[in-house]
Amino acid sequence: MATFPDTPITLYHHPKSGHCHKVLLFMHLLALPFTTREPDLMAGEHKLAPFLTLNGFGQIPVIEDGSLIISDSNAIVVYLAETYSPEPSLWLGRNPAEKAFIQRWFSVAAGELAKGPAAARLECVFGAEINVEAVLATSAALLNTMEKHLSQQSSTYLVANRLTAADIAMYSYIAHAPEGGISLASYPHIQNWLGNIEREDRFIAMPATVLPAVRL
Ligand SMILES: N[C@@H](CCC(=O)N[C@@H](CS)C(=O)NCC(=O)O)C(=O)O
Repeated sequence: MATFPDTPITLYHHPKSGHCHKVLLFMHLLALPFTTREPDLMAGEHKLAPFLTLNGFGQIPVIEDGSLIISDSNAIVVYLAETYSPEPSLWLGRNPAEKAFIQRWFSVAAGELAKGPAAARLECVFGAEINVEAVLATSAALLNTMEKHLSQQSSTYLVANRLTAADIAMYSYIAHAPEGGISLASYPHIQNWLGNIEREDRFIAMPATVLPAVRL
């Protein structure tokens, strides 16, 4: 039987980071006690000691659970599900096929999602320099593939007829794609999938940013 942590988990995050929102959302869904800390990204705190002892890659999110430190949003979701969910396989897959499909979406989250809609938003929200043409092409390919996948699924979510870690991994940066100038208007199945997640008990949204002009 899963138990809650003795002391609240510490989440190092930024409120407008989709990678961090993924972890925050999952901790909410699991009703876990946690506190947050915000490294000063503008001052480069995440690229200096002592933060680098938490994550040598100098990135958020990171969690501290007692003496255990874990970075990378997908890795954190796996750890939290395995440690604190009464039924980890509901989140991480009930059979080899489900586990593989969920892993596939983790790869998409760290690949096409990060290089597409997340990068487009990084430019608009944080002023990062990006290769706009490549980022928009990656975003279009991802959204078209997701839309087709969801239209061919009999299930309400990406992998099964229940929310899994695959949906958690993909949600934040797809939901906030318009903040990178990427419209979701022509993707009805994606919009429906987002709505399903947002209607989950204990769902919590990432704070919105003013929308820029549509460019895709
Ligand atoms: N693969 C990592 C990526 C995390 C990531 O890119 N975090 C961003 C914030 S959204 C960051 O820390 N960027 C600072 C940097 O890379 O210098 C994950 O899934 O957690």
